[in-house]
Amino acid sequence: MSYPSHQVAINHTNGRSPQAALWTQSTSASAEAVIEGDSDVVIAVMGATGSGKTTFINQASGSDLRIGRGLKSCTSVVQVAEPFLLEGRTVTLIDTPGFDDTTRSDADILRMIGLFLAATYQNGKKLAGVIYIHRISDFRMGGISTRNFKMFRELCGDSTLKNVAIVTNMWGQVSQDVGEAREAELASEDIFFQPVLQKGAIMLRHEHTQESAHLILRHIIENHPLTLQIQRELVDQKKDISQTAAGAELNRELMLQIQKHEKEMKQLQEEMKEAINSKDEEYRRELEIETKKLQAEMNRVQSDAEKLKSEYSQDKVRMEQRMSELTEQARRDQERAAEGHNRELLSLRKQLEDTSSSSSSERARLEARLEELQRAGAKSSGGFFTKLGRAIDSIFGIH
Ligand SMILES: Nc1nc2c(ncn2[C@@H]2O[C@H](COP(=O)(O)OP(=O)(O)OP(=O)(O)O)[C@@H](O)[C@H]2O)c(=O)[nH]1
Ligand SMILES: [Mg+2]
Repeated sequence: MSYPSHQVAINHTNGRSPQAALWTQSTSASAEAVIEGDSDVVIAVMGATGSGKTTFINQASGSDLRIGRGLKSCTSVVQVAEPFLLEGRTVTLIDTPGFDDTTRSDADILRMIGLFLAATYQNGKKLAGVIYIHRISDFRMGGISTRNFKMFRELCGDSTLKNVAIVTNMWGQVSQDVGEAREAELASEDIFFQPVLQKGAIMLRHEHTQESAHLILRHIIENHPLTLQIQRELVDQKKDISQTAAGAELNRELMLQIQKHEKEMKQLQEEMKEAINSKDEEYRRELEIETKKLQAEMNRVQSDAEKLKSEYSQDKVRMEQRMSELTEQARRDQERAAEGHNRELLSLRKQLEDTSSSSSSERARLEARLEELQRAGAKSSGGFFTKLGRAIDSIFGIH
């Protein structure tokens, strides 16, 4: 396979085409599966908070999803971009929140992503690929990036890596030499991306333009659609989110944090005893403040661990209810719209007959409106992802 000169593809699969990749397919997706048109392609975009996921999606799709300006996380829900055409296919990009979000707990993020991916799979819609965005401008792959990538791997599983593209961005923030050296390191070190590249993932550069985003997507849209590990676990194996590999990874981390906090609390208590014995009132007050802070943090982690355990099954029921309400509402809206639509069509046709002898500009205006209405009527109502997005929003308290 040859790549355009400004877009390097790194793939450790000895020249095997990523397009030729065959995904492990599950056989037991919902019986009511909605069979997708061949031309529909769904791609999820993941990565750490602030890595540029939404920017990439907006550039590729011409959407206007909100992007981050400051240090705070921006996208804290799963959101769906406007579908767009590429190479004759309708491409839908899914924007996901990163872990270590400043406004939401990791347990909430995982519940949200799990719920979204499970519902997608249950409705017969498989992902043609997953893009993982990494900033080449990061001078090291710190704790947050490593954690995000770990969670990403557990969400995908190994057998789906052939449909994964690691996309580096923010090349304008570093000199070419530095960027290339970092890229080579990321691709060859086994603590970074080397293991996934070896299992079939590819590494591509995003040059911050629509053209570059489309070049990346062209590598993915021909893929045989995949079933992610978490989709198999939640839907086929009917696991709870805490029993999935990603849930277990998150739980392990939360347990490590709890252990660390307990150690710190013990130490604070020892110091407190000493401060009381030596009647050091100022130090005692400082320690008291520290203890309160640590206790609040411990409560937060504890509640995160609880949330992960208990709420997924309830989320799922609420989500299914919300989806059927939205489907019913969409049906009613569509009926109402169709009535109005037909009325306007009839009236336009009548006006056209009546204006047969009037000015040609008036005729052209009426014909243009008629065509517009016919086109709108022919458009498929689609809307599965819009409904799914709304259902997730209402469960996670966005509206
Ligand atoms: N120079 C440069 N800046 C970028 C690029 N991609 C994103 N940015 C900037 O990086 C910041 C974060 O981008 P977002 O698209 O909001 O990142 P995100 O991954 O969606 O962030 P969250 O929603 O918070 O997880 C914004 O200020 C963008 O303008 C890029 O390729 N080059
Ligand atoms: Mg975002």
